[in-house]
Amino acid sequence: MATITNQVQKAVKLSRELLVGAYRTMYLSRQVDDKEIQLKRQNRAFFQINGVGHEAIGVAAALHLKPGYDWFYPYYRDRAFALQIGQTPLDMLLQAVGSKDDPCSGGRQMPSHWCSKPLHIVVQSSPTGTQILQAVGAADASVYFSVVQEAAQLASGFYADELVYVSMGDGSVSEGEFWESLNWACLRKLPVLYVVEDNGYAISVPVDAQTAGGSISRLVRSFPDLLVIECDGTEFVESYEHCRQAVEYIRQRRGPALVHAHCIRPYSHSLSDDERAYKPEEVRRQEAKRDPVTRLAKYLLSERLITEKELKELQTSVENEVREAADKALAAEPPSPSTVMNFIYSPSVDPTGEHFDHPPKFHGEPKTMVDLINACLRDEMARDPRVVVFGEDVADCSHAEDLARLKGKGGVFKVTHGLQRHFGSARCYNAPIAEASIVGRAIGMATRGLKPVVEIQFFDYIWPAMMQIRDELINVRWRSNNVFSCPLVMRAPIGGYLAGGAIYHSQSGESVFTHQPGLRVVMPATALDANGLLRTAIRCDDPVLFLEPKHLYRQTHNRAPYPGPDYMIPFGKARLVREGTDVTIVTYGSLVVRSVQAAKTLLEEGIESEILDLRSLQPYDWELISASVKKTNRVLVLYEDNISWGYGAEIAARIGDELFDFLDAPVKRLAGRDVFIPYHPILEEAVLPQPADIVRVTRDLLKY
Ligand SMILES: Cc1ncc(C[n+]2csc(CCOP(=O)(O)OP(=O)(O)O)c2C)c(N)n1
Repeated sequence: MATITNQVQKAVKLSRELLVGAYRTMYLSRQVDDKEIQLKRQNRAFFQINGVGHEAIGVAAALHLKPGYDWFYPYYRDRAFALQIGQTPLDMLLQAVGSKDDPCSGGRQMPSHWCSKPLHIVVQSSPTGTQILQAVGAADASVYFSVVQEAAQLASGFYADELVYVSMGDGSVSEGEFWESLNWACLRKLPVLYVVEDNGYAISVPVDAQTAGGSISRLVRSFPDLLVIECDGTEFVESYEHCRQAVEYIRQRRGPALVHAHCIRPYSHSLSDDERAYKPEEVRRQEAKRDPVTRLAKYLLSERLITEKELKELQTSVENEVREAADKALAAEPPSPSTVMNFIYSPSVDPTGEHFDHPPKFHGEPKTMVDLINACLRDEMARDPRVVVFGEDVADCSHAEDLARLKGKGGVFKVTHGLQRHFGSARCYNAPIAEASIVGRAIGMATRGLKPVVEIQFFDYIWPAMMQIRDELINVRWRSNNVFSCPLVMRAPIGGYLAGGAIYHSQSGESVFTHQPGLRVVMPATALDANGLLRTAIRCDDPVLFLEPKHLYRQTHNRAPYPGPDYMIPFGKARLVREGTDVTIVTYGSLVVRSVQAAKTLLEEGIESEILDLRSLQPYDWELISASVKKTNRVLVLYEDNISWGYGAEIAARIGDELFDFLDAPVKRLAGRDVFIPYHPILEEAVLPQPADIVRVTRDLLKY
């Protein structure tokens, strides 16, 4: 590495101003780390993770990038990068002390989780590697804006040669999401600059025990159109030159680039770690010789670009700047406990409000749920150029040139049929089979102002995306204190009663998602509700999981005429399916129609049941549940998912808690049994609630 370095240094002539400026940022970064460590030791900060040893590659990369123009996803070691892009020591120290004035999160996130809207540093998180798919999504947005130009004007703006920077450690590249991201970035030749900052360790695990062959750049060289560059990331001039080449390649739209930069990590992983426990002394000594800050100082002195005196003055001025910033941060106010629930959802757009209550104007013959979901997607894509649809098999035909002679696929359930043909391949396209990347990329696109409406082909396969949903999608707004948001819609066919769907095409599991703050969850039971709720989902400002009971897709009993392009149903409003006085049945999804069937039998016995179809599961209509239970004094909570810890368990618990005085019988639950959905219809029937079960349980409830 040393020989390459000397050659590069000789070949590249950088101005004194640039080199001294770079040194200043690198030294500043080191000083902020040292200050934070001091604050942590004094218990005035609560966590510390450092960027020591990564300063040269960080500043070198940043110097080729444009704040507020390019987009940045820097990981926690990128302190020097963030400083060079424009974050200040005060920003950083306010985050370290957790002040309400921390511009990144108002005291909600640990330090070194960079974020600045004006600079285009998208709010970062802690899971290793999740940012990579989002960065690729932000680059997808670039491509989208270059084709659908009217969307660019409505969204975050767009520059023809912009790029997206994403950095990560040598351990994070073991995450599947890294590989998914590379596949997509290369498939589409996206403008992404990957910088892998390889400090040789992921906490205690050395790179040779982490990555096959010990070198990530060796492994990725076969990705088409990916420029791969390896460099000594502790050597500023070399890093600068290599990043220049990578950035130039990307701005010319030749493909993505990956810079594999060898760094050091002499301060241990974080203040909770002591690397002497696993890193031999001689390795530590070798690393110390490659300290990037010392190396650049030596270079400046040896090339007579700075004198000893000037260097000392520069260092003193940096130390003063950091001291002053620390004083200000320590004097700043902590956050108020009263603010902790702010910004879980959009503060400006309320999808439960009147604005989302828009009556239907019916046209034509009754249509199925599939037809009316498709109609809503068409309307919304026509209305707003920012709406983009992607997922597995959702396009009519990946090879658009063949469309003229083919019918087109448009989704395994045909819900998206014709969208690509009508709106073009930029606005409706197929994604690789990689659910994390479907959601992760959608997040990146949504933070730039697009409105992705993605399809998860079956709810049963949403789980690879769970990290993106649980640790990213739902908390982007909250963790950035409302600086960033990523409203989008995930559509997923859900549930059983298919006869033959079995374990992997019939799952329920909505309670896993209603448990997540920040996410709206809806599940229509009729074609009309599907149309009105999907429109609300697309126009609302929060992430929405839109669950479509696939058993209901093509039924005749739930059809409706097309309700027009403005029909909307607010979230949190249940549908009163049937009025009754003897018992309330609270249900949703495929059990609505089964309740109606049961109600007919019960009526023959003189039992009047009242049926509520919740249709919006989070938020849900407590008002209507409460009014109904107060009237009937008996309640059955009915759901398809496994009975234990299911969605209805929460409803039943709340009724028991808040409406106990109105009850003439214990709250009853009827739901799927705690097992998987089997293949044979006889077995499936034994697992899922049937109309006869509803009749039996309701009778018992009335007898109590
Ligand atoms: C998904 C996930 N798993 C585990 C962790 C805990 N963790 C935090 S940092 C880290 C090591 C990351 O190593 P590397 O990517 O090499 O970056 P470095 O810290 O060395 O710069 C781990 C395992 C995490 N944050 N996220």
